[in-house]
Amino acid sequence: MPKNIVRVVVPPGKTVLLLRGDITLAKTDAIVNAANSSLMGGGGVDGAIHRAGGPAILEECRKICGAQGPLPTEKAVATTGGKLVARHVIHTVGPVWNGGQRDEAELLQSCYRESLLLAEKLNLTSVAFPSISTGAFGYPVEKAAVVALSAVIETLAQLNSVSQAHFVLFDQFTLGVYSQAARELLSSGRFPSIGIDSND
Ligand code: AR6
Repeated sequence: MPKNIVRVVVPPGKTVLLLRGDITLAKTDAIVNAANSSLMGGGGVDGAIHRAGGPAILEECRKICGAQGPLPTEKAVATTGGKLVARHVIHTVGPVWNGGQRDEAELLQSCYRESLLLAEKLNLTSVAFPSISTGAFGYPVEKAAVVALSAVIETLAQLNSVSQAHFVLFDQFTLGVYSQAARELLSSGRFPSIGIDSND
């Protein structure tokens, strides 16, 4: 396995990969966008996805918001991937960090779960996630990593179609934090059936 990639094996036959990269280049069936409720684009990963995918994504976002209003925090909707390799973009809205007193963990967990359930509904096999809420929305990465990994491991084990979830993390620090969180989850015994391979 290439250096710096961590693989979490989730029986039966599911994999969570942690790697460093630019999610707009991911070759998964869908990539997840850390959007805001307007779905009109923004900075960070949201801006990068709209720039790389082109105007077809925004056009669909407009239609969705026109029909159902702004997307609430923790919900997910899918659009085309436009010019991306990924055929679909799943847009979800993470919570803004508020000191942990406003159900941020539950809302963040729900973003990952809802995104995976939507991918399952679309019959997809693989989905790539960024680290939702840990940029402009200020969620501490150490806390978010545990919530994100637990939600994905738990949900993936319940799905049929989706068998691969990738965390495409933009910088080495975030990858290090997620890798450490995965090791801690393994040794906590909370998910007794998971295993970890890594080369770093
Ligand atoms: N590939 C992978 N990860 C990336 C990329 C990329 N190309 N670009 C940035 N990241 P953020 P949030 C990482 O701020 O905290 C937007 O304006 C970044 O380093 O994009 O959920 C939206 O419109 C960080 O680790 O998302 C919302 O208003 C992670 O993606 C708001 O920001 C998330 O950072 C959402 O804030």
